[in-house]
Amino acid sequence: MRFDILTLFPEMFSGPLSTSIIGKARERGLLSVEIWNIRDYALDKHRTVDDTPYGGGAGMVMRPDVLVRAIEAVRGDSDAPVIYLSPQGSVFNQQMAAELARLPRLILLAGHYEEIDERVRQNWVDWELSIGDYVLTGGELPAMVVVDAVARLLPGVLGDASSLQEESFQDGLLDYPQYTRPANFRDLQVPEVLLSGHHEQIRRFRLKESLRRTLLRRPDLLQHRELSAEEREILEELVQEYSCEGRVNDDEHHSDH
Ligand code: 9D3
Repeated sequence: MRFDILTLFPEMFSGPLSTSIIGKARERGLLSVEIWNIRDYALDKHRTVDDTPYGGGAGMVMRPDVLVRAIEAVRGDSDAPVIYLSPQGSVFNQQMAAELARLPRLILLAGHYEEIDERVRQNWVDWELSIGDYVLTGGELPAMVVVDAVARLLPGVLGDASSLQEESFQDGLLDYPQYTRPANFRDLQVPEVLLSGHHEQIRRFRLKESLRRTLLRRPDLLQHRELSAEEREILEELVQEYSCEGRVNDDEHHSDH
């Protein structure tokens, strides 16, 4: 898969995409990342990339002529979609990452603390993506987030298949807690079941702890996910654990509040 990133700050991309898993995958030719400086497509003496907004107001707007020259030069005669990273975009998620990973090529456009001319958005941008509800200084980190999330799904990028397999097994739930040696650390014990070698009990323990964390920290995830019969049974156990046992008795029942 090929990623092209258009940016005003190419130097921001050198570290994260050249290190660790993504860096290795690039060395192995499993994906390629090309960084393009938008300023190289500005033709005036000062290589201006933005201008003041029509109608007035604070801030600057990225010029359509420069942006479209850059997009068209990079896209060539390919039909690769252009993704604009923007606070107004749809919030990026794992399902979108999986869909993007099926494509042969993506062009990512990152702005820097400013918007692009609306005509570029409407006529040259295919999808607009945000990475969440907080304000950053630009679309560069979001572009790297998208590349990272998509690239790790490409065949061969993660060392062996097991991490991805484990993930699909528990997908839509938060991870279960992990422990390593020693079994007793400053009098803090590893849960007995994990030392037992009973694979079936371990599997059920982990599923329960995944469901517990999801219920307590991200109940929203449970609403959008189908549950198996076993998962529903475990969730029922958890709800029991967290609700006060049974009904309140008459003593605790005060009718005046
Ligand atoms: C919402 C603030 N805008 C008010 C006029 C200006 C503005 C601030 C920061 C416009 C762009 C930016 C830079 N942010 C991004 O380009 C961005 C982003 C983000 O800030 N949060 C989450 N996802 C993204 S994707 C691109």
